[in-house]
Amino acid sequence: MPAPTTSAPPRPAPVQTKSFRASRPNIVGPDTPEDPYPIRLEGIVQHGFGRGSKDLGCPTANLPDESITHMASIARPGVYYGYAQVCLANGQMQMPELRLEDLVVLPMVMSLGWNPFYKNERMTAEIHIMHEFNSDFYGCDMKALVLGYIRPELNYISREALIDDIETDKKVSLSSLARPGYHKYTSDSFFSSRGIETLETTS
Ligand code: ADP
Ligand code: RBF
Ligand code: MG
Repeated sequence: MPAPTTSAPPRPAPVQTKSFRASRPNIVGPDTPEDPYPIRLEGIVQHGFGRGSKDLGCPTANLPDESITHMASIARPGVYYGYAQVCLANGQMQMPELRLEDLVVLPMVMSLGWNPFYKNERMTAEIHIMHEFNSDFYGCDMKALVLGYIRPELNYISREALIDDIETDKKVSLSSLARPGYHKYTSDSFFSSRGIETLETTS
């Protein structure tokens, strides 16, 4: 297995074109996940540059570097769909005001790469969960089950073009996950009821 290249992009990402945008399908991937999916990721949610919410209107929960190593060694930079769960972490310093409905398994879209639009120098894995949370959840544990690939990572000539593609990614993720072959992964043993149990015993 080659060493994962999380410190420098192998080649510049292509720039998004009008024809790419016009040809985007609403459902991607096979009717049931195929090898190498599902890919499991887990880590404590980190602070990034704060651009997801402020610049793009799309908050992304950032995973720590060590959580990405395995996926980066077997998958290319790009956008992926799957499920995620936020859990309260052991010894968490600040307890966010999350509700039970914030701690269940939820659909997500994930960007794995160097974010060429922002010229990042390190690979990141950022997850947007399709759910309105009651509060931020920095410091919480996040589990993600990646079930399929949506598109390559691209560079953009404008922020609006990136926002447009992210909006499409969210729709593509939801319609791809809506297929019967994906539903069983919401109750995968990787996900836990621990967050909910912790909340019940501390409230
Ligand atoms: P950062 O650069 O620190 O990651 P963002 O602007 O991307 O900042 O915001 C990410 C944070 O927003 C997450 O760490 C999480 O605490 C919070 N958040 C709120 N709603 C969501 C959501 N639906 N999906 C992902 N993160 C969310
Ligand atoms: N950044 C890019 O530079 N190119 C992309 O193709 C790209 N796709 C994204 C897709 C999704 C679904 C999300 C949530 C983010 C994407 N971003 C992309 C990352 C964006 O640059 C990142 O969230 C910001 O840098 C804020 O951390
Ligand atoms: Mg983020």
